[in-house]
Amino acid sequence: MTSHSGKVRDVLTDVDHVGIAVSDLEAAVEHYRRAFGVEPDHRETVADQGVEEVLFKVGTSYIQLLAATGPDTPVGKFLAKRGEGVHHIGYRVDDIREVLTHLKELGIPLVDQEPRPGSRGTTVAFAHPKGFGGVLVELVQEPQP
Ligand code: CMX
Ligand code: CO
Repeated sequence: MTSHSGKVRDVLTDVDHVGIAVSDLEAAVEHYRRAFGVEPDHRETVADQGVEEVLFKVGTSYIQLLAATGPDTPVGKFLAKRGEGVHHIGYRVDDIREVLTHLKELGIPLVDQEPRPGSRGTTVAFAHPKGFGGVLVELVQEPQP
């Protein structure tokens, strides 16, 4: 992905969040509160992703604690298979459609062919972990002001 100047452009503008799968959301929130003195910044159930999430702000990024709304959801299956732990990395981008097109051109396997709504009014899309060495990657575009 190059600009007119021929230089590689900044595609990823920030780490938006680190997603962490937990089996007991309230216990995890309490643990982060006690350990780091952080208070939840946002809480939301994203029904189509099958998750309830709590965000703690860290600088310009977030810690995203994720609990499954049921066993047959991405996080529910992950917890059953692997247990609690880091689930995905969310990278912030300016133009999610442009980045998705770029990844498609490179033949990188995607979960989402098209962007979809995420939490906080964001637009998100996932690339498959098999395309990034076992790391589930989420692209996140901030809500337009
Ligand atoms: N990180 C790394 N690898 C993962 C993974 C994850 N989070 N989730 C599953 N995998 C691996 C499994 O270990 C498995 O590997 P092997 O084939 O080596 O055993 C493989 O992917 C397939 O696992 P599966 O249990 O059969 O799961 P599915 O193929 O049904 O789904 C995935 C995998 C990535 C397509 C699915 O989890 C998905 O669509 N994720 C994107 C959506 C999501 O995670 N939403 C919740 C977060 C919401 C948010 O951040 O807002
Ligand atoms: Co996420």
